[in-house]
Amino acid sequence: MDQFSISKKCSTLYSTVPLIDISEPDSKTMLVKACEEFGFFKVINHGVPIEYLSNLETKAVNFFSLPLSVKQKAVAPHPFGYGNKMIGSNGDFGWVEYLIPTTDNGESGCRKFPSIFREAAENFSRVLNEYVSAMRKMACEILEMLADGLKIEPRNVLSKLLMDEQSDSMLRLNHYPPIPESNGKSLIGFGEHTDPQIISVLRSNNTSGLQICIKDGDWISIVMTNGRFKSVRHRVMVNNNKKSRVSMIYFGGPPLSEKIAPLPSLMKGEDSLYKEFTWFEYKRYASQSRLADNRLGLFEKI
Ligand code: GA4
Repeated sequence: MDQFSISKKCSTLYSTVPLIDISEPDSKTMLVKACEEFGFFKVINHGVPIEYLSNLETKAVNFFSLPLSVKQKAVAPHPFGYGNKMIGSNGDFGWVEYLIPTTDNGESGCRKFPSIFREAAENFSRVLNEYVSAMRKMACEILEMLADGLKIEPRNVLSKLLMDEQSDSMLRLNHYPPIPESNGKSLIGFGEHTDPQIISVLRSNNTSGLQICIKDGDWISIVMTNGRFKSVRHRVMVNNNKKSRVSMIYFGGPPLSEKIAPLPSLMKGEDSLYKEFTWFEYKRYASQSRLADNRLGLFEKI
């Protein structure tokens, strides 16, 4: 498939996406239903202070408005850093630029910024860490509600993987500039794919573009629920919107050494659909794949 062509199977994100008030006591049932049916939901009343979101968004907008040569010098693209149009290293391209800063233990890839930029970078680093801590906390609360809804014990069985010091979580800041003279045509900003981590928390600046693919038959399962929860196939399209789309995604992942296998309490006597593997083995395989590939294929039992 041509990297900019559009798969007709995907539909635009309409208001059908579940909206869940996570301050409501019965929201755990809705969360489970949303994960089983969509693999995607919107949360409200999450308690994350709005300034954490707007502070990071402002930093991201400021960073992306710097001249290309400064951004390129800021941080090398691999494994973390600034990237432009090229996604991964296996030939995926999109109308996007992104920054994947290192945030673990307060360290930030932004430290490598040129000295003229260092003060701003330190400030950036503080805002990043504040944001990531808030996202991790919210993601853990949601994972604990899901464990309750699935009647899994202990309720921190998933959240503890994000809280682990060795957790392989990351933040990605994406910028989709409007396409100049697109003549009404759309381009692929970020090609269709499924996220491989345990949970992804996405915040965007209220700009269209994100599409999810529903009931397609070609979905990739999150292994740990033995196929019960799906990782939603999604992509971003860009047109000549007046406004740039900026999105900030926290990917909550387990430690690299973690063995990935369905939770026994969810198997109800079934066999696992997958061979056992570690998150490191999965990521090594994923890094050699294209965005749209089925990255679980290698690990499926035939
Ligand atoms: C998709 C989800 C996340 O954006 C990501 C991506 C990663 C990358 O940008 O390096 C990958 C992609 C994502 C899966 C397949 C490989 C790796 C690009 C790519 C072609 C950060 C992730 O974890 O997996």
